[in-house]
Amino acid sequence: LFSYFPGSPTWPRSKKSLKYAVTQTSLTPFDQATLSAVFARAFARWSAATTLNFTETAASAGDADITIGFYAGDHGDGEEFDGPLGTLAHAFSPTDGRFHLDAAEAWVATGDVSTASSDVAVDLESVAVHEIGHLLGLGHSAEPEAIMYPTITSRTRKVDLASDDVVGIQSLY
Ligand code: TQI
Ligand code: CA
Ligand code: ZN
Ligand code: ZN
Repeated sequence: LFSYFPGSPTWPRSKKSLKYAVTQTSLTPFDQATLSAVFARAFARWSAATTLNFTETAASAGDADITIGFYAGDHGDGEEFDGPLGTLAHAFSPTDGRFHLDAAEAWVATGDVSTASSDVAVDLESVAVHEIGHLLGLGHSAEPEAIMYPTITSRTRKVDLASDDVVGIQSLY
């Protein structure tokens, strides 16, 4: 079963369109186009299940609801990153909008994570789909099939919402 954050915070239900920006990329090997494509696919999985829609905006525009960036170690929000594996990423509850990824992970942006040369490779889209669930207000699920289940194995790809995720998000928005 899905869960929400304490108090069930959400984005305003009148606001159907959320803007996101990739604001910190200096610590990743990926170019902006690769990152844009991965995050667009991850957001599309949630917009397909809800009446919400997501559009990318330029970091320089300063109008993003959701900001995405790669950080290493202690990066000033009290939740430090820890090198390969362990904590992969974190996102804050609505309406904070911050989504941080550990720059030390062996991120795979192409989807073929099972054939990655690193045995600590992590699929970027899978983690993004999970963290977007948190950004929208979902906590963890007790359902192992759910995107919001709090475990992922390295070198696996898990990007499809389970019915548990869909019921959870549809009851919020
Ligand atoms: N990051 C944790 C997570 O996103 C951070 C976290 C712990 C958290 N408790 C939370 C975030 C409560 C919001 C609310 O769950 S993680 C997975 C999963 C992580 C874990 O790096 O451990 C995924 C990131 F679920 F697979 F284990 C992405 Cl997909
Ligand atoms: Ca880590
Ligand atoms: Zn952070
Ligand atoms: Zn989580």
